[in-house]
Amino acid sequence: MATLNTWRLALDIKQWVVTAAEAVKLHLHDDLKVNTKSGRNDLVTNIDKTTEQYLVQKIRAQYPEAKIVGEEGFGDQVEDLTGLVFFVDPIDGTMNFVKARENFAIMIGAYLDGKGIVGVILDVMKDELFWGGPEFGVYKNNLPLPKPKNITLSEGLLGMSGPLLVHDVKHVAAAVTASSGARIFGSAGIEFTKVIQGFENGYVSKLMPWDFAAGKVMAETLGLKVTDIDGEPLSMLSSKIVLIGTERTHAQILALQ
Ligand code: 2AM
Ligand code: CA
Ligand code: CA
Ligand code: CA
Repeated sequence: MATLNTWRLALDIKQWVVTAAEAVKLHLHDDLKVNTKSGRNDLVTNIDKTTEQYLVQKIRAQYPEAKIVGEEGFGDQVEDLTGLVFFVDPIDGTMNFVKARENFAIMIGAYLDGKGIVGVILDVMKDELFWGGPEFGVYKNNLPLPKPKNITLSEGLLGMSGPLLVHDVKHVAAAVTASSGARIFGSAGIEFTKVIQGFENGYVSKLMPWDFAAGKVMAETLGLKVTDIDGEPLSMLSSKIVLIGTERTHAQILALQ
């Protein structure tokens, strides 16, 4: 592959995601076709599918050699991370989209030989576009985001997933008790945007690679720690309980395990 222009790549991804969001908004009050996947809380709609199809088609036209990992199955069967790989989550927070029409995001993460180079998360209803990577820093719309302060567990709000808290998986209840409080937004992408802005000191959830690919690039660029719940590096090809946090919060939560 010719040398990759990461600025161009970021610009492309931002444009696709913003255009995709405009289409979603045009259909905001339509009746949705909703289907269940693994269970009654795991939904997919016709909008998830058409959004992924649109994004996949844009990626294939502009980056024909790239591989695509897409949640709804319009990408490729990706077995290894060599070359350019796009992780696409067309609607993150589908339950929020279906029930509340807010707190959902469109996300794309781009990785080169396994290394995160661009992450983009668009909070669709707030028109907040988070984007960045190690080569250019992280931005909210056009404003650069500072590195979040390295606050401790007790000093901040801890993002959670409902099921982990209800079942106290990996002692997350103790982490919540030690924190300033739990927050459950129901969208991994939205939670990542809270942590990278310093509004939450951490986030714990069982996630798939498309749930964390974009957020991980931006979080690491800003000096946050992103690992699995045992402190091990994440695999970009499998599901894990993901722990993201400031360095101090991350270490404190690991110490509870
Ligand atoms: P999704 O909306 O793209 O499926 C809360 O449900 C968060 O966890 C969302 O970001 C959701 O992404 C993600 N998630 C990951 N696996 C899930 C599952 N099996 N069921 C519901 N949500 C899941
Ligand atoms: Ca889903
Ligand atoms: Ca998701
Ligand atoms: Ca999704």
